[in-house]
Amino acid sequence: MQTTLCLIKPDATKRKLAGPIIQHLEAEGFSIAAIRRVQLSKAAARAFYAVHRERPFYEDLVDFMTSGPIFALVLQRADAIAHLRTVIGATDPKEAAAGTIRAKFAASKQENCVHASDAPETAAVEIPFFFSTADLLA
Ligand code: 3AN
Repeated sequence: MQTTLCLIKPDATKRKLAGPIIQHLEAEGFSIAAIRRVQLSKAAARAFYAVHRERPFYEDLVDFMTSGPIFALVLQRADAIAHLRTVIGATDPKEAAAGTIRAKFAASKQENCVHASDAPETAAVEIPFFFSTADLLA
């Protein structure tokens, strides 16, 4: 078993897509090990996406990610990190494989409904960004 972090982004919560997205994730064999509704501050969004701070879309991304509540989920299954990346599809929904979450629901490269950790080292930083040890032991 492996765990990974998934965020359901403000575009998806605004469009009431949290339910369909969670249903899709559960159908793919993921269990929800922890879940929180979070309103990110600008400082928190900048820190979470610090890896992108030199990219031209960084401030737009921070504005978008703070534009409404998100849901943070710790998801568990065998090969969770790689499998979740497959299930969400490419960053640009126009390039996302048919049947993926972004192909089904996302509007654009920025408003792409979900985030997923892209490697074990990333998950190891991103899970504790949102959840404490006690949340994960529950
Ligand atoms: P992914 O979420 O597929 O791992 P990243 O890590 O390259 O993609 O980008 C992080 C987030 O930044 C994306 N989910 C998206 O919201 C936003 N983003 C990425 N590339 C662009 C772009 N060219 N224009 C606008 N927003 C972007």
